Amino acid sequence: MHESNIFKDMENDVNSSNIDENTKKKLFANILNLKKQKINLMITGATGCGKSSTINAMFNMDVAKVGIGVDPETMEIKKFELDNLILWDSPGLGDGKEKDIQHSKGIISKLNEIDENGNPLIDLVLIILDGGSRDLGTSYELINSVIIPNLGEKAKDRILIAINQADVAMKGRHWDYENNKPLPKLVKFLEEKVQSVKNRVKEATGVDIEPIYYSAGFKDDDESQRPYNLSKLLYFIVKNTPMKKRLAYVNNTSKDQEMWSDSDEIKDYTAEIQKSFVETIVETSKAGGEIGKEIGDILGMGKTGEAIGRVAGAAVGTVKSVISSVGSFFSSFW
Ligand SMILES: Nc1nc2c(ncn2[C@@H]2O[C@H](COP(=O)(O)OP(=O)(O)OP(=O)(O)O)[C@@H](O)[C@H]2O)c(=O)[nH]1
Ligand SMILES: [Mg+2]
Repeated sequence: MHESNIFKDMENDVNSSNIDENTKKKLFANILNLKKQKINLMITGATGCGKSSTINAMFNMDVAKVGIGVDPETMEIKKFELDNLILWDSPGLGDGKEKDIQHSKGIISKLNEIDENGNPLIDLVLIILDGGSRDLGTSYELINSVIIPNLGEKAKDRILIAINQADVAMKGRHWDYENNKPLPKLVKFLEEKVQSVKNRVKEATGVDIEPIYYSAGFKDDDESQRPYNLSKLLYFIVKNTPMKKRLAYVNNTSKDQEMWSDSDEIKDYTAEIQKSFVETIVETSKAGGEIGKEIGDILGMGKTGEAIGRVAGAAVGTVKSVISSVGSFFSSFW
């Protein structure tokens, strides 16, 4: 159905390699297992915080199938299905008492849903805060009283807090519009915001969370959307997704390079994201078989490596070098 599909690429690469039939069989079984994995990502936050903008910037939305819940409690939760990646876009709090109760119930019921393997349906909850808002009271209420108490023991691993609209957090001041990044005063302001959110959550729930800040950007008539730290956000999302599920992001993240190019550069987030996909492939390929370093040549240098090399905005022309670094990364495991 889609132009590129990481699982098809893996199958083709294995098929056209000259490894023995027995090893091929094992690899096919492992690929089949990966193909079955689904990610369920919940995205929530107050009205206007930037949920839709974030989803549009990050994911390949033109292939999404859109649905809504059927029971009254989850009716306002929008469901976007992108193959194995399922996004749940849920309103947060702050829309009035009646609505808040309804939204809380909807979120709580989603968080308590169990999948066919008996695990919680929702793998990860991304809570978006509006960095420009002075009153985050309803957001704390959402995080501390609705979400964390319904995530069970491992809440810390299934929650991400991201402060959006970094560009207008100080009403547009101290933002370097030309280079699309915060100037030192704004960096300080945003770092303080991160710290205060962290403290508020810790005090109320005892849970340690490392919030990040970013900007989903906005669409102007004459300018395209230009996010900041979107690659960092995806990096945190991928890192917090169970390993064997991660490949579902490969087919479904935006192929638009502009979305990924600007970040704080504390890490090469694009490279880190790609490495974590490679990790998944290496780990699952090893399962049940004595598969040597040739897996690097087979997948790393094949269509699979190319597909991974395109994720999170690797520049056209550098794809080849990404492939070979992915290849040597594969090989370095043996
Ligand atoms: N300057 C700036 N504007 C943003 C950013 N993110 C979102 N916006 C703007 O904020 C407004 C609301 O964004 P949405 O993405 O619709 O927010 P939402 O959370 O989906 O809102 P609801 O679906 O109504 O709850 C829009 O006008 C966006 O263009 C950002 O990072 N920077
Ligand atoms: Mg929206």
